[in-house]
Amino acid sequence: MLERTLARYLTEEQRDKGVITADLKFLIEVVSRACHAISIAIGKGGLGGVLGEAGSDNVQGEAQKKLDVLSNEILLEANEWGGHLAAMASEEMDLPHLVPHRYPQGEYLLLFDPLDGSSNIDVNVSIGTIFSVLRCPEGADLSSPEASENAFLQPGTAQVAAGYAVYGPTTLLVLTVGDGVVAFTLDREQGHFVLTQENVRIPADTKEFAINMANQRFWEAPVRRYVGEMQAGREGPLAKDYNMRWVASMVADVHRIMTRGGIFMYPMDDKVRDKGGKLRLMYEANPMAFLVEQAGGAATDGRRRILDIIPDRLHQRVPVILGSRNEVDRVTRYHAA
Ligand code: AHM
Ligand code: MG
Repeated sequence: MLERTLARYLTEEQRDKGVITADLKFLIEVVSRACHAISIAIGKGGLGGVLGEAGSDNVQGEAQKKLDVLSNEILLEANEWGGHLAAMASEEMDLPHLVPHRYPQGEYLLLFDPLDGSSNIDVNVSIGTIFSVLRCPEGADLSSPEASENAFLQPGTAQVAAGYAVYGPTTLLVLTVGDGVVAFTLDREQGHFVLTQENVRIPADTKEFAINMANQRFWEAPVRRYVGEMQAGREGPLAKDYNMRWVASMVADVHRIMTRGGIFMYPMDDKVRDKGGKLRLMYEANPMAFLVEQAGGAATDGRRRILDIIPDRLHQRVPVILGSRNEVDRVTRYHAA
């Protein structure tokens, strides 16, 4: 049987179903090629000189790794010439990157966390790339990078596509164009992504949670209550034993949930309160929330649906609770109590 490659899946979504435009199809193919290139660089590891610190800080004041910088460059270069984009924004860049005038301008905006899970790069644990696609509003001011920021400030419900690549034992691309979630595996010999899971679904119930337990004393009461109840296990109010997993790469933790269910939390805590949370709304929370909802799960900040949040700045941070619907609903109810 003929393999269903990413190119073929996208062609079907465009030509047969009319879900995406030709430009969006091209955009996603370009992003997938960039992820392939990042995967090759990661695969070389110490042999390619890609490990370690870059010696610079990003806009969030975090030390950049060489791979943060390299992945960002790969995504920018791959995407700027094709004519499908108006601008790009990245977790690693202070301001948006406008498409240079020598290239045609397109109707989409691309946002990404080029290398998620930076703390895991040097220890050979799964890391990833997260991306989100928005339409550029008509008449948007793209006269300067500063002015263009407004065009990006759209709620997650406005996303037309989102996905992540996870660079683990295999490289996967997990994608939604608003028509469910599909997963592709990189065929390293052939050099393309092949559909390996159609209709990814997150079970409504789970016995597995992911949270950085070292922050327990900084959490708010509703999360303390919920995690306490899970830890109480079969004898507690939830009447079942839970297991805990924390990779500390959001991509890997969310991918586990996509595969077998679970709940992921990076809630508000006293350490990150002045920043609004730990994870970034536009590069991490929104694309993951879109994917999770498309797979039948739920995503909130404890109080609101993530996708309904109207951003007021590009690098905004939010608390994130996502995964199996019944568990997310429970902890969200605790916040309201
Ligand atoms: P990054 O984008 O700089 O890698 O930061 C985000 C990461 C997430 O992938 C992960 O969920 C979280 O930070 C891990 O945080 P902690 O170090 O508290 O475990
Ligand atoms: Mg990240």
